[in-house]
Amino acid sequence: IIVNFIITAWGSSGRLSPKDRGGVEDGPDRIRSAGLVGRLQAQGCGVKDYGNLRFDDVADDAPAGRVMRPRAVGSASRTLAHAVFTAKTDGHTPVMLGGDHSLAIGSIHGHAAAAGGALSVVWVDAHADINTPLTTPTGNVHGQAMSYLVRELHSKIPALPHFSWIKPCVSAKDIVYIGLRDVDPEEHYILKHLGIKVFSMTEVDGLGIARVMEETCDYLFSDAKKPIHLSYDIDAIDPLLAPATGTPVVGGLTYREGIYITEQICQTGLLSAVDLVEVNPKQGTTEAQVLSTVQIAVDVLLGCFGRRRGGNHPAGYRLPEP
Ligand code: 4U7
Ligand code: MN
Ligand code: MN
Ligand code: MN
Repeated sequence: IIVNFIITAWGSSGRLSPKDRGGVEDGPDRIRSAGLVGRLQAQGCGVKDYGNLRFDDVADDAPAGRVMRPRAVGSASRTLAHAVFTAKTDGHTPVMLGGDHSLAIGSIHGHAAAAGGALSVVWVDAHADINTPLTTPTGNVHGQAMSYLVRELHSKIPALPHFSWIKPCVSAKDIVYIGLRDVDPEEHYILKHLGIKVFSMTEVDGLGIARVMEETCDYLFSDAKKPIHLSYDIDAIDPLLAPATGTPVVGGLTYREGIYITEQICQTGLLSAVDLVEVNPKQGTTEAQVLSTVQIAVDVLLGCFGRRRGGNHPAGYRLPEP
């Protein structure tokens, strides 16, 4: 398989939204230490690691209503949006390593701006992350990321400090969720009310992952073929396999299901940007738990960029002559 993408990898250094316990800012460096860049290069990808983006601390960042640390998240997201816009404009397929899932605000915003036209978003997660600032039960922006991006929710989003630059850029019909199993009632209302396509764990169980991916692609391609933004929360994978994450939920995707999703998305040829978020080394109770989580994250990304479990070989390979 020829993989001629250039990948732009960086980590969102620093927590973008408050969690009870820190640590998620260390995810990107652990994923790098596991050899992500070398392994991508080994499978034929050109990789440029942009390093961790640095964000300024915001001194007086009182909650805005329920929303915690709005100024820090708003301005960090803007920095990230610019970086993603630049990487896309330079013709790369950016990989955003998190960090928490609030980074999807900047990531999808920058991607959409560079794409010009519409994007498809495939959101793989135990959670829907579509609480509005007024429905959020926790105030954590990583549980609200989608609400700022969906056009149909625009009128439900109050003004927040440092968020005014954010313009909704995704239509409800261009979103597919996979792996949901912890959806707040208000979020469930939004998903139903907007008719968003959801393959929860119930559908994964009922249809099998092969049908889910077939239906995902049919659904997304029924319209014009649009670039795909894959936003992959590691907590979509079962916490028995990927425990080092902040909000684990029992009953998740198996390793095989999690990887199959990436193989199928890669095969569309439309993958245009990837977020891999919520790897939190401090949430592992043993080093083995952290390593297992990190290794799955690496395999998810390798799958996104052409790794096939049936094997790969470089284009133009010739057997040695005796
Ligand atoms: B993640 C939650 F209330 N829904 O809004 C919320 F259960 O990025 C969880 O998917 C959000 O890990 C989880 O805070 C955010 C909660
Ligand atoms: Mn998430
Ligand atoms: Mn999640
Ligand atoms: Mn989480």
